[in-house]
Amino acid sequence: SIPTRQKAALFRRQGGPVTVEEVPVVQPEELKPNQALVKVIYSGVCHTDLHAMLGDWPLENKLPLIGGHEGAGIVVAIGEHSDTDLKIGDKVGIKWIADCCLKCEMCRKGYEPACSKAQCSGFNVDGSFQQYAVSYTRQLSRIPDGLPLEDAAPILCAGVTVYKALKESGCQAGDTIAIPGAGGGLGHLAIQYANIMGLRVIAIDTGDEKRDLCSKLGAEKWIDFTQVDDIVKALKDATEDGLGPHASIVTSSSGKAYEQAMEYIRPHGTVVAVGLPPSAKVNADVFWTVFLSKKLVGSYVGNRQEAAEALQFAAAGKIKTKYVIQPLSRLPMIYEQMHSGQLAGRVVLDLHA
Ligand code: 8ID
Ligand code: ZN
Repeated sequence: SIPTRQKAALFRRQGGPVTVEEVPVVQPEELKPNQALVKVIYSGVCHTDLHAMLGDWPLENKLPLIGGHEGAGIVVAIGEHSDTDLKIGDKVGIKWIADCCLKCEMCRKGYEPACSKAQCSGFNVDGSFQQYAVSYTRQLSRIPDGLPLEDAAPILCAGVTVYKALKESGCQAGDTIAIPGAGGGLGHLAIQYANIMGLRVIAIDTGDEKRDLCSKLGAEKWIDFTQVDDIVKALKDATEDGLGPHASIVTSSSGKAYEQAMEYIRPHGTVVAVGLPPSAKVNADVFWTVFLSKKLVGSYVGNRQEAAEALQFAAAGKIKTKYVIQPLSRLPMIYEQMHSGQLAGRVVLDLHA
């Protein structure tokens, strides 16, 4: 049975506070066509949720807002006249992209996140920091059998994002990739997907816990960005021929990691911009960008197919998120730890603890 009240974490204005409150549950008869009610069991906490709460970006979110976009749960109701093969009881994931038109050029080309009508979970529509979330049948991801919901949750944003970003890097087996932010939620998954793709990893982050995590996950080299003065030299020295990595997947939530990325990648290399720090700039010297044929590409989550692929690797046991499970009530404290860079890996919330 579906309750009428539930717990949710929300904020009413940018900057917070974030509070856990009792709010109504949208009832099955209130669902519109192509909406589903999902009983959220677990939700990852992404740095994007913190950026949204702080108002870091040049975009407006809904207010009050229930954040969260790495939700893993069970379909408990489907709106009448929905065009879907989802059934009640199916295990599904709520991603950042909650819905999009599927009709425009962007959608038809598989660039669903670039759809001008895209709705984002925990931004334009309430997200997964609630026990029962309304989402959209067209963008819900099926969670493969055998993948526990708590393991699926972080794949729905962090996993799919870095998996897609690695494809965008253009790297091939044998190439070397730098990952600034390697000890964070996205970064530590990027190390694992990179390994599957046959890439060699230089992890960049700070602190013993993140260093140990990165090396355990198979990063060949470690650079503590707080301990080196010349990051360009450190990255070049980390490759045998001194030319630098073939690509850098910048998953850092601070702008500093972008400053020299175009400089340290090797000729014909690619910087993939993933992290979304407020008002950050990439420095690209035009002369050297041309002379050394370097590329800068942005990469923004992934489409439905990429989400399915990213989940399959996790279901096959090849990707394992390092997480701690916390109750929803801890979210304000988790944001504080995230803000000060203390979290290695991910935090996953248990919505029914
Ligand atoms: O689709 C996208 N492009 C997308 C999807 C999901 C998340 C983008 N993001 C963005 C988030 O909004 C955020 O800006 O990616 C960024 C990272 O998200 P996250 O992995 O959830 O954040 P985290 O767990 O806090 O990890 C960030 C790491 O960056 C390190 C920190 O130590 C932390 O481990 N870091 C920082 I802050 N400065 C650094 C630097 N200068 C750095 N690492 C290397 N060099
Ligand atoms: Zn995210």
